[in-house]
Amino acid sequence: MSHEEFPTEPPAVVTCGLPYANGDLHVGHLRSLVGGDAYARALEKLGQTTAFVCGSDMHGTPIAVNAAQEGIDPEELALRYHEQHAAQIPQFNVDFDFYGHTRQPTNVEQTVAFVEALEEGGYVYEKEILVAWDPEADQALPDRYVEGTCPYCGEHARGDECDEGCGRHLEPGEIEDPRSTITGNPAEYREREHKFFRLQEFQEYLQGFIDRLEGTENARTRPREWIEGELQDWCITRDIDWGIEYPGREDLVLYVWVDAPTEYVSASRQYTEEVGPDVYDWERVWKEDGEIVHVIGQDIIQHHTVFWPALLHGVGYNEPRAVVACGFVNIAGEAFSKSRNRAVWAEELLESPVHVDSYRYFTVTGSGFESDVDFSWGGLAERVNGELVGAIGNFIYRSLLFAHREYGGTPDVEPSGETVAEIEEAMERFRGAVNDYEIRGLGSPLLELARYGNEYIQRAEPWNLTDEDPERAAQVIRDCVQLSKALAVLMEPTMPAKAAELWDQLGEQGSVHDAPLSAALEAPPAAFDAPEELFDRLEDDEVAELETALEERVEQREDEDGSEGEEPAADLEPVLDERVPFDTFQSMDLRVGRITSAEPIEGADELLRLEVDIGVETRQVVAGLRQLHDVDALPGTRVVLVANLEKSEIFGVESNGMVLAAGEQADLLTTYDDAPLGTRVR
Ligand code: B3M
Ligand code: ZN
Repeated sequence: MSHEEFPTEPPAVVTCGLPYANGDLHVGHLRSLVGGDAYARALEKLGQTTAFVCGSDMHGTPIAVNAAQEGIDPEELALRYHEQHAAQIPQFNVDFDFYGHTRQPTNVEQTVAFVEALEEGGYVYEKEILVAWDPEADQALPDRYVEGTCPYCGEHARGDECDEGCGRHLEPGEIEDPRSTITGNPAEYREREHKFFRLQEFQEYLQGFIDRLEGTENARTRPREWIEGELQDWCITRDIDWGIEYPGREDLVLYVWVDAPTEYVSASRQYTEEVGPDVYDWERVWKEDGEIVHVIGQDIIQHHTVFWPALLHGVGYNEPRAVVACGFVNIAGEAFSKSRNRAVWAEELLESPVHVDSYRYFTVTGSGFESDVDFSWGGLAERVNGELVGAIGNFIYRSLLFAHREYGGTPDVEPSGETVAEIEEAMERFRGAVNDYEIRGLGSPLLELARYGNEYIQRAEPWNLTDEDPERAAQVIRDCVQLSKALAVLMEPTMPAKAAELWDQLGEQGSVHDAPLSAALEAPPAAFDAPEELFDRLEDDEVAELETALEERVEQREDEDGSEGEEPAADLEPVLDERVPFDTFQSMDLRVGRITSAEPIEGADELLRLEVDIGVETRQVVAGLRQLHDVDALPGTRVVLVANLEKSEIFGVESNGMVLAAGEQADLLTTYDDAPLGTRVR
């Protein structure tokens, strides 16, 4: 079943993944927040009734763990970050119709209602399972309270997520060799009674759903593996205090992934309570035929394409129309790392000389939404100076200045057919981008249109025509003013504040936010004042200062980590008691190798695909080094490779061997001298 094109008669909701109320916002969050905002604004431009909603994710073990570390109540911590996010997000011109949080009464009520409906539908059962338990702290170790090994790929995993390996969701009890993050002790297992959601019963439904689902390619293809494979029922309760209590069970709270997406519904509902059902009818959207579009990060595709639609279906609600999932943001050529402080924080952007709309333009149009992208101050400055100042701003300024000086505003002629066609084409590309969920395409028509305008004005040289051929001069400037107005309309989703400024400069009344796409072809006012330059250049010294501050901060953190010396002895694993015969060791074929190429594996933020030359042949190996090493510097590095390990497939890539590395930072084992490649290590 294919969906009707936007705009549709039924209203839409656009949601953004809820930021955890657990830490400061950074460019990773902002990529999907700004992308979602631009998309919601673009839908409105097409005349689609749309609510844009989100909220803070207040529950989950990371918040409980961090609050315990700070010695405060999780509620206090979560509310503090919620307020911070709620104040900061609008400063990026991200304009939610409702931004709530998951502990608000509406969400608690909505979540409990969902769970009760699932119970009534027979979709929930109780089962005794073994959960990780810390005997010293005498408590259960759900999710982030436990670390160990992923049973699927063997990588280090945390709680409910294989965050360094295959990215899978992990059910309670699945993690191998569990250790408590509270005491560092090996965890024991205890039998506990939990509630399970019968996800297996939704397999057929989900297979149909994924065929209907629109959105980015990653969100439509990656889930097939999970949906077509063996689905596991889903444990929806946890043994902690922090969360929404399971109805009728004081000893259990709901797993955070039940109440978090429910906030999408609750926020829509609270928006309706504010504006009235005639303006926006949340019930129609969620229970009948509305268009539900989720904008998220690619690490939570499984939650939004498997669990969430099954839950909605189980309670008889409408299903998502599209899931739009964005890639990761790297920092200046290396992986984002909070712990190394290799991050760019929302606050820094707000304090920098970069206008938020320039940043928005950079993040919206930088690359395809699905791709991983790089953030660097230098890269940002290049786009701002080249595209915004040099092309778009320059075209608008010279056009409006000329128009104001010679004609006091818009020359009194009709725009030419060629210009109208050019604008229509840009509008068509914009409409196409909305319908194809191509976030970049919402902003890219701007540069194309401005380039066209700059060439046109350069070619026509109206400044030489005012005496000789005044009619032609008026025509050219009329066209350029129309192009500027079209730019204002098309600019609004990507750069709302700049679009409003331009709207003002054109002498327009009302708000460009409310102007429909078709306004791009309507005549601008006859009179307007002298324009001002729309965008500010970023100067080299400003950029250098920002770059140096980032590098120094990362280095300082690395030095701090370095000065701590070896890992504290308490964290070292005791030497194994069991001795192995020499033959057992000999059965391992270890070889000297050299990395010849290293490249990221799409969708796996920790993993690299390496080619390792071991003399006799070259091996492809998947290794969890992406966050820990400078990927570009890896080729040429000598390593030790386990050559006769069973092959495995990780993230769809065959791994034929293993590179040896020590510790959390994956310190690579290399050779002291230059033994030839392929030499056996004994
Ligand atoms: N709070 C953040 C994340 O996992 C999580 C999103 C919830 S969306 C319903 O990226
Ligand atoms: Zn894994």
